[in-house]
Amino acid sequence: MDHAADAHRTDLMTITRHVLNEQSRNPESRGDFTILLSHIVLGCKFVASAVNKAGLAKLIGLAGETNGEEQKKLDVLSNEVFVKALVSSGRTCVLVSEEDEEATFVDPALRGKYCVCFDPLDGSSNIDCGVSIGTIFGIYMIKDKDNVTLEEVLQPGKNMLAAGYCMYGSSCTLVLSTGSGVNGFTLDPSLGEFILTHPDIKIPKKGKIYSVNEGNAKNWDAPTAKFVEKCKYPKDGSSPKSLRYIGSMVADVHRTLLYGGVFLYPADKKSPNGKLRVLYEVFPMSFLMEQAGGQSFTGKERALDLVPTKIHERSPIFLGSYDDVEEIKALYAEQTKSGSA
Ligand code: AFP
Repeated sequence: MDHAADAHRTDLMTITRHVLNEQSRNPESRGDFTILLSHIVLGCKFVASAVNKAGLAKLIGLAGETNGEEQKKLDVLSNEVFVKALVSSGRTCVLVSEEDEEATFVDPALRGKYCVCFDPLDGSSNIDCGVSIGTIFGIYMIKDKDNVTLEEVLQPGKNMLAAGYCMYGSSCTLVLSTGSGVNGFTLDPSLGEFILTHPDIKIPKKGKIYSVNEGNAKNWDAPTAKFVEKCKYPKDGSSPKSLRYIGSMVADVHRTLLYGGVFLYPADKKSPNGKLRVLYEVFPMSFLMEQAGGQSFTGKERALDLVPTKIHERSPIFLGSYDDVEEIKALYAEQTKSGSA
């Protein structure tokens, strides 16, 4: 192998190059989306760097942060990073963040046509033990940026233009869909660039893994309980599925996307709407799943058909390999039929 040549791989597909290529296919594009995305990428790099330092900072303190001042919590810091990055892009008019109770309407002088819904640091209860965490985002277009209302933010997920997540783990991986497939990019820390490492991700049609918090089993509804029972004790001669559950949606969904299987956060008696939030967890992940050839279902309907009524609304969710989600849909259909019979 020619190592000298390998050290100068300036022909690598960076995320910027990839998005510019996509933009050049649309002659009407003015580059606004590319600019917005470059600001999101910058936010991800900032958070990746803060997450990497977090363990050390907590144990020994870092230079400049030792004057008795309490360290800012990482999720609060990540929110500030993304709000600033998005507003300064000049391409957003309204932002919905998991960290902020109210939507942020951008100053009219800085407004652009996009709405971004995001969870700046999902899975933050995993920070202190070094488990993977991530940022999730979904992007919509707003018709009239100067007269945008909260109602316009409450669109069904199928109207999304793009969605993605960035996982801060053993490596930093950004997975993105702009509506024509799903691509994964890994941060090369020596270059500070995300490089295309997982082109055109397709989820296996059927998987061997199920992923759920089984501690909630006593409160599940019948279709969820039946599905998990089938995973463990299949009656069709197939092997039982393996259980994998990290408790950090980005990491659980990332594994599901690459290896196949199903991730579920169902409704239960204590939480009839499940736990996960529609605008910045359920919708972006459902968009990515569908773009990768999988499915996403709420227990009642296709997840992307849901029309939220509140910005922090929750919904049950079952997403992953096409055939596995099909089985879950059949169990819910059976229940509806027997209930109405
Ligand atoms: P935290 O941000 O509080 O850690 O919650 C993470 C999360 O929203 C999502 O990333 C996980 O899939 C889910 O909650 C895990 O919830 P349980 O702890 O109830 O299993």
